[in-house]
Amino acid sequence: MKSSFHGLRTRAAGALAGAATAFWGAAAMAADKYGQPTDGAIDLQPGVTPLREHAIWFHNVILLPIITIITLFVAALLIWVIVRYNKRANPVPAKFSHNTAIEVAWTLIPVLILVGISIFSFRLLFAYNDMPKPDLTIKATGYQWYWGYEYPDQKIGEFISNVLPEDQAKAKGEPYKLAVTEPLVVPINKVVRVQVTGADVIHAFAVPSFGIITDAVPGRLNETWFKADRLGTYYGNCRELCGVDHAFMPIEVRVVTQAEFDAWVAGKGGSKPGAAPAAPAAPAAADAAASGQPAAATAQVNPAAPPPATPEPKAPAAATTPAPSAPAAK
Ligand SMILES: [Cu+2]
Repeated sequence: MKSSFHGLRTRAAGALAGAATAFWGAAAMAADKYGQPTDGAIDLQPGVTPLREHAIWFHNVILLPIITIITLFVAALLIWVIVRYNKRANPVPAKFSHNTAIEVAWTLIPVLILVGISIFSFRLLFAYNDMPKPDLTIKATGYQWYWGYEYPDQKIGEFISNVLPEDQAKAKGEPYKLAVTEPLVVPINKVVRVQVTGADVIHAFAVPSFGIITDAVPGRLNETWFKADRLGTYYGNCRELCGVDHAFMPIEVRVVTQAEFDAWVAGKGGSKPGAAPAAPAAPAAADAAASGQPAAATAQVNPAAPPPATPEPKAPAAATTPAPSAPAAK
């Protein structure tokens, strides 16, 4: 009996080790795409901001090992109890019901684990909260169901960003339901402050590779920031269940060089902060050059999304009351 149990234990340990090797092997093999999900990947999207890298480190180095150890420990305890203390193996059970040492331990050890986690967690939270002096401000407004973006420093008034229709996304080789008609454009290695609000119901502005998610609440102006250190296109989504087209209001951010950003600003009829607004000379052409899409797309509005001026029956409580505690299904 004892030797057969020992054999079982050895085999179980072997199977577990094999599964763990396969898991990490697969994780290492998948070359994750930047800025968007990768088919078959199991890891987090790679980060392109220091905070995102910090958050990934916190998850992979602190949380995942703790979760794994606790899960294995509890599973082992369960198996031990099932095997050692079942009716056949242990016909006469002990009668005691308290053990002070164990009760102190199972209270104190979880508390210490949580305190240990909180040290790293609070450090990360404070880092998120502690925005450096911003080089650029963007205002993002969530609408049912698209985003409006404004660059107040550059005097670029609000423009609308809709989901790129499927045929156009396919034609351009961009991911459908992530690509948009009018992306955000930001310079590399600059602190970008994003002010986020909602115009009708609660939305949320989230870009995984920047490690940011901020609720867009009507009547409130929330703030977050990022500093991207890699050129490229990074996608995100509305992350608050906001209605029937919730899945069709993606976010696309292009991180470009400062020169490309300046050209894009000029194309939008904007100006450098402090300078007089430039005449919007041929904005459509410049914009098309910068964003790589037809100039007509600038004025395009998603036919599925009603214009903001149209009165429409929408959740009146959420639209009129700036209630941060409004119930919201995540
Ligand atoms: Cu939304």
